[in-house]
Amino acid sequence: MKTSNRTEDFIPYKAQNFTEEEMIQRSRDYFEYSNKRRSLREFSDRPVPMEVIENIIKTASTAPSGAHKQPWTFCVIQDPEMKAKLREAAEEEEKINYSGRMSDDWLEDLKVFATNEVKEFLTIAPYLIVVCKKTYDIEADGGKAKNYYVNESVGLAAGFLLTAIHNAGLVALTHTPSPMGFLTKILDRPENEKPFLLIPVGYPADDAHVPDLGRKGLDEIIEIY
Ligand code: IYR
Repeated sequence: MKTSNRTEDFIPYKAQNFTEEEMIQRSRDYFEYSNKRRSLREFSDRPVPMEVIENIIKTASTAPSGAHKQPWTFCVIQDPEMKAKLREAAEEEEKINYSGRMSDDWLEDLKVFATNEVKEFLTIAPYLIVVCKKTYDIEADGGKAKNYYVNESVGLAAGFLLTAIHNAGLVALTHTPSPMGFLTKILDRPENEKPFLLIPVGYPADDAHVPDLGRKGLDEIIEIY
């Protein structure tokens, strides 16, 4: 009977081999740790070593992706002038969003976050990471190569990025300025890349506050068959 499709080129996988007790403890600890992560809008301008940013981006790039194409680019903006340009362009779009482009229901749903078109964090956070999705790859000869499940892949990488930021003791915001054409222009991204998320990263402001939100209970998010 055929049991495996592996070829001679495969390499052995080294299992982690925790006991069940260790697994239960580790999974509980990791949940409790993950449950401390919050999206922040109030950042400190305290510098963060670039090596930390490089490590969290390397972690993001360990995410699974369609056909292992890793269809992502992480643009790291630290230049104050570029941050100011991005903020100005983002605020211009958000002003239009808040004064008509977003529905009343949407604005109502956002009340708890007390957001508006002012995006101070774009100039205060030491780094802005613009996660870009590569809708296709451009090969050395200029030809186009297909990528697969690009949104799923880049969404996963962004999730890995956020957990790595939390693990480093830093905070982030998954910001989705809309529309994002200004990012393509200001960052001069190639035609095969589209901005996916804008993530400011840094320390929280000393007096940072977050909305008092709970999370759905297990019974609301799980169905066991
Ligand atoms: N992009 C806008 C609005 C916004 C939309 C959602 I959905 C949020 O969860 C938060 C904000 C802004 O950044 O203000």
